[in-house]
Amino acid sequence: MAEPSRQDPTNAEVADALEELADLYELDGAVIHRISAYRNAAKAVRGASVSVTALARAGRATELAGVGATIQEKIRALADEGEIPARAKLTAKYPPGLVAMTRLPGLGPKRARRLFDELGIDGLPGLRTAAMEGQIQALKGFGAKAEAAILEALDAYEAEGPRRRVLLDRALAVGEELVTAIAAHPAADRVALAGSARRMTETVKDLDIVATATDPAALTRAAAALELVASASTPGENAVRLRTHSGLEVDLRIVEPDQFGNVLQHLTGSKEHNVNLREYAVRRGLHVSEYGILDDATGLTHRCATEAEVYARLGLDYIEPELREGRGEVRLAAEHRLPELVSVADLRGDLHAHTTASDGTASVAEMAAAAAAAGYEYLAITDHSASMGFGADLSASALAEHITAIRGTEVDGIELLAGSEVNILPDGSLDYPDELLAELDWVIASVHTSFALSEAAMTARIVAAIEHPYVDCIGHLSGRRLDRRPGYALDLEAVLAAAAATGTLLEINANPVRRDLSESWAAAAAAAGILIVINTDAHRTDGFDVNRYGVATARRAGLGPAEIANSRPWRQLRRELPSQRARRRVT
Ligand code: DGT
Ligand code: CA
Ligand code: CA
Ligand code: ZN
Repeated sequence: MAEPSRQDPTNAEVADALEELADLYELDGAVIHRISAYRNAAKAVRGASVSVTALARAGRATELAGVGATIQEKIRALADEGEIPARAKLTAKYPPGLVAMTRLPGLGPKRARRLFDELGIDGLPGLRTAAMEGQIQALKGFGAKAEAAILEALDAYEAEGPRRRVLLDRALAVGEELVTAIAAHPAADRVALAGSARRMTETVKDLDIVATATDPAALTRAAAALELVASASTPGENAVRLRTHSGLEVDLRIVEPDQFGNVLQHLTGSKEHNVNLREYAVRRGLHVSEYGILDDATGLTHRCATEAEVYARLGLDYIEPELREGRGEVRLAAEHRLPELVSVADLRGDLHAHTTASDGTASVAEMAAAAAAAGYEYLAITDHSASMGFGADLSASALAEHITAIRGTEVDGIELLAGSEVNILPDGSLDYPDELLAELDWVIASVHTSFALSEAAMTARIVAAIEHPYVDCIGHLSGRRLDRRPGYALDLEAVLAAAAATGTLLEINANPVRRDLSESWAAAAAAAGILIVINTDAHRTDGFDVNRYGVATARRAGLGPAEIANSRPWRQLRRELPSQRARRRVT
């Protein structure tokens, strides 16, 4: 296939340029609001589903939140002259290697600038040498850990290059829009998302779409011409590779209707699952491929119109896409021992949401109404505690008032619970006095500060919170951000042992940037007998929509409704909470 043709800068390229400009301004010591203006604009551009360059040409890019006339001008310059003058000027002002350093994950412009000013490091090779010689750990605010992290980041950068995988929510937003647009074409029949996006992995490299059509060539041509598509390879008879405005690549395959099941199965993968499936089939005298199932005994190839038929023909129970990772699911399917998986419809409540009392954007009543509309029976309001450093954190007295306000709010169809997301301080203590925590229906404890503790100290910190009598649940246990940072150092076994011993729940935070617990940690926690809660951590009324990502992580961990706390009615769940037991002991 030909390479996508060279056209206007894609939204991803515009966003990259704006982000780089933000980094350069930061390197240059510009005021913070100018830096964040460019970062916010980059975010808006990256998320837009139509060409922002085209919008800017029409003077309409300012319709995007965070894009004003100045930034629109810069987008036009990038499209028309191939460069933003401010970026050219700042790039020329600093050594090119220093600019590369600012982009190393975990380093950032501010610290790169210090390494330049204080050690004269002006590029990645110099950075490696300085780190290997131990020069960096001697620098104030860096230390041995930071130095090791820099070496790791350098290794990763050299192994993978700067190309990034896309978070699932962004990939699905584009993928689902594309599937709808392709399905709307008169020549289209069945259209389905395959690949890692269908398996609901945390990140995806590219999208894979399988379709059947009355006129395949007409459909590939039409797909290449969609408004959602920035550029495309030359459309073939039954395949085309598309590139969306966000830079995401899409493989579209058109197949015969009687083969749709085989190809969908093959392209859903994963590669490891397909390998296991083929090995299993060979032992039964069958050969599985994307073209069909060949029977050795008869020499006939059987084509399957549905995926269910593929698995049935092999003598397997149907395997949900989320389980297809080659982790033993084929054997379980053969033995009829696949787990029943939790689904979004099983969730009866959400036990982690914020309001304007901390860093949320909506009131208690608005969040409650939104949760009810999302199908929930109960909602815990869990605003942040006092030491977060936001403008509007809750002091102990403010929380007492907040509890009264939550209990005084009535919204049809939903039960409101007074909760808190209380900060776990570095020494493992909590922000609020026990008497106040005892007032609450539900307490989540989370780490939001001081990530750089040793593994032993971080483990002790979290175990202390787990052992606190009024803590029901630990929020986003690892602290990872898929776009930004790995989790902090933590002894998972020790944490799971403490949670199991105390009956403390662990959260799968559904935010697609977090998905924390990860699927492997969630599986380990459930195996240790720990009850898991799937929370959205909603900060806005539309924040409950992300529950599908938490459910996806639970499904990929093989978890069913019985293992998920919030698939229970609140009356039933509350009897199982550690804080309720502590309260009974006191009274
Ligand atoms: P990614 O990296 O997020 O795009 O992950 P996938 O799983 O979507 O991978 P992709 O797009 O490279 O390929 C789509 C599917 O096609 C993959 O899940 C399984 C199938 N496939 C691709 N390459 C191979 C291969 O070498 N062997 C087998 N058995 N299947 C493959
Ligand atoms: Ca893919
Ligand atoms: Ca692909
Ligand atoms: Zn939260």
